[in-house]
Amino acid sequence: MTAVYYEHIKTCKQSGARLGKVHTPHGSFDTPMFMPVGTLATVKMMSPDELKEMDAQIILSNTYHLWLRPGEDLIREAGGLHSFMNWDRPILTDSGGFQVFSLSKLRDIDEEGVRFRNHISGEKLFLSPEKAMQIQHALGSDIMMAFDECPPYPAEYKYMKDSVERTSRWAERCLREHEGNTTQGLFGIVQGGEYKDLRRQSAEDLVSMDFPGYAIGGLSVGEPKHVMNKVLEETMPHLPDNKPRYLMGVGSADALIDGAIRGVDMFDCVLPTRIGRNGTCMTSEGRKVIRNAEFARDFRPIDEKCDCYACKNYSRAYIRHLVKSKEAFGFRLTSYHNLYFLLNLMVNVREAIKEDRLLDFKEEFFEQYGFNRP
Ligand code: PRF
Ligand code: ZN
Repeated sequence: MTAVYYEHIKTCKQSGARLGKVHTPHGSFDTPMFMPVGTLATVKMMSPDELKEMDAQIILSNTYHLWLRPGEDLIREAGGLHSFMNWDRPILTDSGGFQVFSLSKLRDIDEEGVRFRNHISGEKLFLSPEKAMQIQHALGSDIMMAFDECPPYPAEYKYMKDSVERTSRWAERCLREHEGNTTQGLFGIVQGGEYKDLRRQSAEDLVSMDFPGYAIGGLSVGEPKHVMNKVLEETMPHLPDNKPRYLMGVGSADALIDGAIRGVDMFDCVLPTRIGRNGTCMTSEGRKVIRNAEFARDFRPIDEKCDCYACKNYSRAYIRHLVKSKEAFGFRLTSYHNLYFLLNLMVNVREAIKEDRLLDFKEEFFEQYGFNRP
């Protein structure tokens, strides 16, 4: 058996969504699942105990950031990322390619890899498929990601085709570097932008390499929502049913539901913690900007339908006061609530799949959430 594998439980008869479990060396997680992001070996504002209390079953961390600071050697010396940060459940690490492209303006990409400048010190650096594997080996994550290129949206067909082919060659180099490692699972990343034939080509290339799981990258990079849904519909048929599928960098409530309906098993995004830190809350009635004056004397919880720690104990008025005063506890409460909201949304999605009613659930959810869907 491979280090990471998918156990299918059932398919929703109404929507085609998948209910399953992914098994890893640090335990299993239910799918579809949302993964909180802990870029720098911490989910910002949250302790591991709090993450467990809200039943986060897997978190994501970043090769790029940990490589620059504190460095993978230090984390290896600490006994790996799990022991360094005191998190004993599964960890997935992204490979660093995407972060180089989004954080570093001065970068130069060729067949070998990517040359760029450290966004902290300005120092010249080089990241390659081999290096990205070596760093993730030192971190000891349960799920590692292949080193890919995520081109911007929109990108010309010719650029995208060359990029997809290079990403496939890089994926082979990642596999070679990973050979012999039996304790970490390496996932391939499908690219191809909005081009149906390139998505197919990318998926077929990677599937022929037999990864234990596949990600769909290059989405949520500025394209309209209907493009993301269409790309998912066109890509999924080329991925094997018996492996997990991970939609990278997607974390709005509507996209999680739409993704699950199209067969996605895993999602991650900084959205809940990022907007939480600027005082915005995700609720069953849509987003609420808690610092707004309308909440000054509102003594109800953030979301009357939520039973998280923040909602059970504190009012909108109090949290608004903390957030406006820039008190850390205010941001901790909004972050806690937002993560709980998305984790709980996925509990409800899984329950709906079990009962073959995910499309009905989507209707009910959006009725309240107030989204204009096409
Ligand atoms: N590739 C990698 N990480 C990612 C992405 C990608 O395409 C995205 C795209 N939304 C987020 N994170 N390696
Ligand atoms: Zn809450």
